[in-house]
Amino acid sequence: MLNTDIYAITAEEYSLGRSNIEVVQQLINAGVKIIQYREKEKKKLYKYEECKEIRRMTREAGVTFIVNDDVDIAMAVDADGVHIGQDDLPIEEVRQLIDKEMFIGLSTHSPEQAKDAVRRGADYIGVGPIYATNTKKDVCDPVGLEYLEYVAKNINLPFVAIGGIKENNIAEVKQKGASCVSMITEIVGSEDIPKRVKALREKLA
Ligand code: TZP
Ligand code: MG
Repeated sequence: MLNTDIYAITAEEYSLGRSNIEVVQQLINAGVKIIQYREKEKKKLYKYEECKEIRRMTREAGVTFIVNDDVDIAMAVDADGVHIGQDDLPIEEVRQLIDKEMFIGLSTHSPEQAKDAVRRGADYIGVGPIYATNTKKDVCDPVGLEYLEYVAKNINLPFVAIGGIKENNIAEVKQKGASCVSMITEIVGSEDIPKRVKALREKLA
């Protein structure tokens, strides 16, 4: 799991007028291997319809598909995983609800939360926000590279760094121990997504 360099997340409001479906097609064309569907304001039925289509596209392309927040949608469309936050249903309950093969990612913001994620059986953790970001509305203050380094050294779980990561700071994130990096605006907000992904990969290499 997370055995790839770039983990892309959707956000239609930052996608320069393109639909999530168009953006996902671009991500697939760019060779991105993990895509998370994340939409905070849309109605459930609309999210379900989008996820159903994205599941079809990602399956055909051999891309891992993760749904943010909505365990029911993840189940309904047969996603590969679900990503939850500290204020969502407890991970133990989510584990009971989902298929055996489905995995759970949990957002964490401190060493305590990371250790708790290990104890409670998360399959991977999100580590961030590394830098300041305006993309997530209810986000805590940046936890910086220090927390990332802590996780890289002490936590025996796959993890993905997130929050304010851009072409100009991604090398630093990698250098602090992240092999998988998640971005929203830096990717979906790019005019030429394959070109941006290529540039990010060059910085990571
Ligand atoms: N979780 C922590 S920061 C964040 C999420 C979903 C938003 C990241 O967005 P961006 O645009 O890559 O800063
Ligand atoms: Mg959430």
